[in-house]
Order: sequence, then structure tokens, then C-alpha cells
Amino acid sequence: MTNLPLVHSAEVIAAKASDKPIVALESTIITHGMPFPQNLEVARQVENDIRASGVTPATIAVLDGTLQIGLDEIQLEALAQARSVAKLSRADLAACLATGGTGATTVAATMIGANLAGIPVFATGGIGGVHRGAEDSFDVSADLMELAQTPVTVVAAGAKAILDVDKTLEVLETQGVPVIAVGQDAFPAFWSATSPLNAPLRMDEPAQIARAHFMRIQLGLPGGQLVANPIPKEDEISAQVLAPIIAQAQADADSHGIRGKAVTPYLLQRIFELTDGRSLTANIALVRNNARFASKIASELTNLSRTTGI
Ligand code: PSU
Ligand code: MN
Repeated sequence: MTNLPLVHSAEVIAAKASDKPIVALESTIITHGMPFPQNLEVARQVENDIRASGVTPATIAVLDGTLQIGLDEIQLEALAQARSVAKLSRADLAACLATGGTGATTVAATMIGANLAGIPVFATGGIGGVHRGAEDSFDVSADLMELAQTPVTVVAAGAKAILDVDKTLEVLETQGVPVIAVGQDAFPAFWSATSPLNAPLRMDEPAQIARAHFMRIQLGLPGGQLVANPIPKEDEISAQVLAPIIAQAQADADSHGIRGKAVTPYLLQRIFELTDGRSLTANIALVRNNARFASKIASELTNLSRTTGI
């Protein structure tokens, strides 16, 4: 481990030294999920939401061949403004580090980094999933398989309606990933608080989610948990409003031959344009909401490990 190019920010080092809770954050949402300068404002806001909860944020990214656990203000700003930054998932992480590259981490790669750094909780907007038409394209995000093997609890606002939510839940079930809705039975659909599908599990208290995370470790089960935290009602865009916009974005992606890892960023950008930016306002609200909830889980997990010594 000693030769791993892993660098912690000063803030994360201080939190670790005093056993304070930490919440990991991904960086692809900054580089590929939102336009500049909103991406930088949101990244800062989300970090501050976590700090305001008495928890330390750790945004994860690869900078010049080092895996950064926590970014300082200058690094965050540089990443938010950088052009053509690589999007790193499980498949890309080692190659980027080995060649001294720079890249933003997806949910999958952020989970790997958080786990290496001993951070059990991670907040984001939405996870990748099974894309519509996956029966032809085979486009299934590596995020789902990561949840099955890396023990990090991920707080997200469900799966985006650009995905096939039914198939995404089926793959998660097959992979043995607990999917836990918060405050409602319905599995949330990112910009919309509900979807026609129920989540397999429901827990309304962060302490329950922390205990379940802990119990998986005690059982020797690999993998994490997906916490599906709905967007606050006042910020949501209804599924009816979104349906034709998503169909349009999908049709545009198909007609432009968008493939592979370019699909998700393309669809997000197209939906941003087609909603005149409303999708971004909703996205910001839900990420902040997830950061606050993840902070509570992280605090509960810290209490649990203090009392149990594990
Ligand atoms: N959802 C968002 N914004 C994003 C992503 C998802 O609202 O930026 C990113 C996350 O980093 C996620 C990735 O892990 O997209 C999934 O990409 P793919 O579908 O190529 O696996
Ligand atoms: Mn994909």
C-alpha cells in the first residue's frame, strides 16, 4: 500500500487524526455532469453543506497521476475549469494513475478511492445504471457492479429517468445490492421524487442505514448499499414534463451515434438545453440534499465504530 499514489487533503488528514466523520464526493459530476461555472459553485456548496453538518468532505479525483482524497480550493477550481478531462471508471483508474494522467472519478471509481481511504459513505446525484435499449447496446454502468463489490454506502436520488429503471433495479437485485428508499416506499427517479416502482427496502433513519452497513461487514458480505433519497418535493420536475424531453434527448443521442461513456454526459447536457436549465436547478437541489443526508449516516457510522471498536 505504501507505494500507492494516494494523497489526502489537509482537511481529510485532520478529520482522520481526530476520528471525525468524512463523506466522499465524486468529481465526474463536476467535469461531465454540469457546465462551468455552476459546477464549481455547486461543488463548493455541497462541500460546505457537509461541513455545516460537522462532517468533512472529501472530493475524489486523479490529478497528475495521484489519487486525491479531498481537493483544496485551488485544485477544485482547476478541475471545474479543465477541458477534456478523462472520465474514470473502474476500468480506467489504474491506467490513468500509471501514466500520470488527470481525470474525474465516476461513482464506481470514487467508491474504490473512498474504500482505499477508509471512508464508508459517499454522496452523489444519480448513479449510472442500465440504459434504455440495453438489450441491444449492452450499456450497463460499471457503477452497479461496483456497488456489489466495494463496501461503501452511496447516497443518490435514485436512477435518472434516462435509464431503464426497471432493469437497473433487477441488476441491483441480482448483484445483491441493498436498495433503500428514504422517507417513502417509491424508488425515486432523480429529477422526480417518485417513480412507479417501489424500492425493495425502506429506512427513514440514518442510524438504521448505518447499522445495516455495519451488519454487512460483520456478515462478511462484500459490496455497499444504495440509499435512494428523493429530491425535495418543491424542487422536483414531474415525470410527465420530463418524459418527452428524455425521449428527444435519447433520439438525438442515437442519431448522433453517441456510444460508451459519452452517453450519460451527452444526455445530461441535452436535457439541460431542452429544459432551459431547469434540470440543473433540480440537480443542484438533490445533490445538496444527498450530501446532508450522507453526513448524518457518516456521523452515525462514526458513533457505531466508537462504541464497538470495529
Ligand atoms: N448522474 C448525474 N451526473 C453525472 C453522473 C451521473 O446526474 O455526472 C455520472 C456519475 O459519475 C456516474 C456516471 O457514475 O455518470 C455514470 O456513467 P456511465 O453511465 O458511463 O457509467
Ligand atoms: Mn455506459
